[in-house]
Amino acid sequence: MAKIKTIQAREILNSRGLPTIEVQISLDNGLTAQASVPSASSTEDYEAWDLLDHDSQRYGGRGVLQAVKKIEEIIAPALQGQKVTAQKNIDQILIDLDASTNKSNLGANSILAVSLAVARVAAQSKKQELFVYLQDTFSLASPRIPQPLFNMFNGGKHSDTNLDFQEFLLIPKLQSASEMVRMGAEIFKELGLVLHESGYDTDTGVEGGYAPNLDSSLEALEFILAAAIRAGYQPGQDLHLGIDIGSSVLYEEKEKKYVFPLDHAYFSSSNLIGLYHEWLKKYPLIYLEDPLAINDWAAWRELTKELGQKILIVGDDLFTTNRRRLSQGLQEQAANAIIIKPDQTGTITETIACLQLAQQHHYQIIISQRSDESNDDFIVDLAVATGANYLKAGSLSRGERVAKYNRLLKIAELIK
Ligand code: 2PG
Ligand code: MG
Repeated sequence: MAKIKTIQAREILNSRGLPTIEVQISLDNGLTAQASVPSASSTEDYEAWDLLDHDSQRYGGRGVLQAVKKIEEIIAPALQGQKVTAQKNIDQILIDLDASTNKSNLGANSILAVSLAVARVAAQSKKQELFVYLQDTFSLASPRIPQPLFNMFNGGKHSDTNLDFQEFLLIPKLQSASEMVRMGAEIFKELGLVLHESGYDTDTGVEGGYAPNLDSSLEALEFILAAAIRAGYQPGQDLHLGIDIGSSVLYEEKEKKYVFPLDHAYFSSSNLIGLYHEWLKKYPLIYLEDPLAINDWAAWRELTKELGQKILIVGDDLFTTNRRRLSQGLQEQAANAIIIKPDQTGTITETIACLQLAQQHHYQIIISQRSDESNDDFIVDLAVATGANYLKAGSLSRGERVAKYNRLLKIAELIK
């Protein structure tokens, strides 16, 4: 049985040119593998913490040399000699070494980079594809190709535009991975042409979606529909739409109102739910992510009751891949779908535990990228292995996003 021999860590750059961690693990049988981790421009209270240097002389305080040191000086000695295929055991050692509730001692960035690299090199040593290895290790059901959620427009904190909502998504109907990816890419390209002809900017945001200044939020949906039709697809049949409202940053806690500056409008929770009803009448929308603020539980319950049979009501900031938050959500009957991001919790074992709790309660599962990504495509194997319904990996532009869709294409060939 292969054992861990060395663990090295280094500071590399993520998709926004900010530091992140790459870990390289070697086994006593000579095999080596690497993994790197994402981070986010918008982090929420209940997420596990990334360990940053806070040394203003380097990268504006965002260096990760401390985290690299923790990996090499604390984690590596503890894992040396461990059986590499004992993933759950190794994750537990990492959790115990950190010994905090939010990974604030060693950092979720250090811990996750190690957890991912362990799984990847273990899969290699068993001569298995990563998704097959994850299935075996966590006794998961049959693999499934998730539907991609393609980012068409980036707004909110993800771009320099007047769009208030964070992501406008295109959701192809379930078919082969290559057909879904082709549809996304063709419509994305067409959208660029439509915007250009209409005199709008075609620069992109951090997840690769277009980021022009528009006249209203709904104009973004109109543009996507126009591009889809021009590319030869039928909205409502071949594809649907989704929005990550990212509403927590639009909520004014004190006055209990949601402010949408672009639309010159503000809403109480119940008026906002009314607005969502109106949107559903007009657009082929099947997905609303973080439509309400993270502590507006009564409104979440109401929205889920009213629209939960028709569309996906998705908790991202609401749950932050945190089992305690999810349990509260279950009690409150809030949402019917959850975003799962491994870096929000820190180990693969905890990620899968949160996801399985959601699956047991029939929540739909979306495995997601972060805004600040690395080129690592681990989340795709995770999505396939866990039978996730959706994969949110950004736009059809930017290498770190496209890498995930390319991995999906490859896996689809393997499980034919
Ligand atoms: C989101 C994510 C990823 P961030 O809100 O869904 O798309 O963004 O990584 O900034 O939390
Ligand atoms: Mg989100």
